[in-house]
Amino acid sequence: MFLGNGRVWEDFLAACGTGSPTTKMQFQWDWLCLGVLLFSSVTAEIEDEEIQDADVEVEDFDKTSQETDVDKGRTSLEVVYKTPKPIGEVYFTETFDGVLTGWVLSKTKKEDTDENIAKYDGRWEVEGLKENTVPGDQGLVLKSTAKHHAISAMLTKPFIFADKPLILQYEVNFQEGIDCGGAYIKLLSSSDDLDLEYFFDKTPYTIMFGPDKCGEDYKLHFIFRHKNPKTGDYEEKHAKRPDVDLKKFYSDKKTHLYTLVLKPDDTFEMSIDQTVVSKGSLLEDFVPPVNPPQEIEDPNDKKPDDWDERAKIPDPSAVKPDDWDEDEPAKIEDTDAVKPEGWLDDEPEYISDPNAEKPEDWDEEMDGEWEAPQIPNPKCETAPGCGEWVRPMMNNPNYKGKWKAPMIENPNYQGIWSPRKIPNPDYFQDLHPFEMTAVSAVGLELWSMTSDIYFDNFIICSEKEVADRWAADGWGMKKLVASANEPGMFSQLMTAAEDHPWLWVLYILTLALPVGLGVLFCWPAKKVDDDIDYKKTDISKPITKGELEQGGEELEDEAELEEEKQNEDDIVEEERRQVEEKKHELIKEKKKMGRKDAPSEGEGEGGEGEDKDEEEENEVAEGSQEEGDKSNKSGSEDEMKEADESAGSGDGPTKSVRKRRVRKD
Ligand SMILES: [Ca+2]
Repeated sequence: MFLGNGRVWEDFLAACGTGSPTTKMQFQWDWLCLGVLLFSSVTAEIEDEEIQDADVEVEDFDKTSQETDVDKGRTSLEVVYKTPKPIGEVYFTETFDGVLTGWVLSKTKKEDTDENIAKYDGRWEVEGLKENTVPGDQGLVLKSTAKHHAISAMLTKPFIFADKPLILQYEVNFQEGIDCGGAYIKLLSSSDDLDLEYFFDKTPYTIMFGPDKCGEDYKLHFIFRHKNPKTGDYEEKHAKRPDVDLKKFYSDKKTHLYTLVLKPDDTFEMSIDQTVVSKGSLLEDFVPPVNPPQEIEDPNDKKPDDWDERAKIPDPSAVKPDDWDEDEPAKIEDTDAVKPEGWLDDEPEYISDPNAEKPEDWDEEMDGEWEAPQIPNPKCETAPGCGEWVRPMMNNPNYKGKWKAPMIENPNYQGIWSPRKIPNPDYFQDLHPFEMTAVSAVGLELWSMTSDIYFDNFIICSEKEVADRWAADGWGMKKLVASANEPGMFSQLMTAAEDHPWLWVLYILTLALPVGLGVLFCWPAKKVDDDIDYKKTDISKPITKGELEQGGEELEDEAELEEEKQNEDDIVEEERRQVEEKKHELIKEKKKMGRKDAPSEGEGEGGEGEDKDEEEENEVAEGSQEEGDKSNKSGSEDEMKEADESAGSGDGPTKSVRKRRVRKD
């Protein structure tokens, strides 16, 4: 993934890592980060692809160059092609890059075919790929449609099936797709009679391998011709079909690599682009099997005439009941039916169209007497019916149909007859079908309805390393160039959306995701966060009575705090009550002592208003001082002290007010 603007991204990723101090905020940041990273990875991929596209250069083919330089670290990709050369023992190789030698066009014609098309006159050319051309690289191209093509070449040395594997590998590109046609290769059996100029469909081959397609039937053939050791006859053995979908290989107009590996242990593998698509055993996975069954059904055995194959029969002892009337009809007239009211007996259902006119060119002699076309009688549209009324039919309750005896198990049932088995007179056992007839030539004998099938880089060898190296130098180079020419991701997405318009919805959702996440989580998150901080601060601060009264509404959700506040309120109320009581006692005492009750107002206010400031207290105190004398003071002082002690559980503010009052008094 490519991320531009490194510094910005570092900051962003750091933010994603640390997030916000609160849990909820962390959650939101995670989502936001995920969304933005998703978006950036998509766009970065596109950028990356486009950058690569821009940087790829395919240099002109240089025959003298021996270098293949693929330097991804730098800003340019250089592809210099050189014709592959085998690195080990081979039986055959062909690159088509130089002068074409050794290949022979068939001069004969196909057997049992219409004379007009029987001739092998299909045209072959040696040329480069039409798309994703690798300069200097050429292949053999089937050029004609609806014609038979046949071309072949002798191997460098025959392949003898003994103790070494056979590896057959080549490239095919259906440059124009493929409607109906084959691109398989035949390994022609060694024979003194082998004459490449007469190569045709009946020329004996040992192995046929490669793609073939017609309509929607996609095949990858692997057929070998097995020699019956008893009769000496050859029979084609067809490998089971690969499980993979072959369609893409035949329709993507890319060069694909087809490999067949046959091993002396009688196993095989088929690969496309170096991925195994089918493998198995020559003894077990072919139709018909290499080895015939040991027993066969006796062709002379015949089913006896009295062989009873009926599992069930009608019960012979069953008797038709007396009351079973087979003659009752299935349907009868409904005698309860009544003709609907308003039925127009005299009106026909159809009438001649009164608006129809005889065509001007109507010829009575030629066309007969003209009659207006029939139309539904408009009078019948509003009536329940027209014409003669007929009673409707109904199911006959007495209907029973033909009587049949119930079925029972057949006591004489003998089962399904089959002929007896006898030893197979043609039985043989070939435990090593790998040991096939030696091959000494390769041949392409093909018919196609689509032209421009490209073949290249044939190799027949025994070592995988040799085939792989050959593939790397040939097919690998084609693949590299094709990959470099691939459209960027953006173009691919657009192309895909043209084929599947619903993809637009996906694209829009993908692009809208980070924006939506930002809107959803960032904006509301700010508010929620502030709320959380506010509450946290409240909880952490020591609670005072004033704050409890002010903040009561804000602490709606905090049940514990609410309870705490209630408790404190109760305490304060209790203190007030006690102070009041003491005051009343004091006033009573004063009255008893025959003194003025002037201080009672001030004292009362001071006792009630816990917020009362010092000035008020002073005024009250001064007032009492003017009217009272020193002897009074000493008496009341003792009483106040008593009151303070009795209200000793009271908290700060109340206490301090009382203490100040006591001092001033
Ligand atoms: Ca080539």
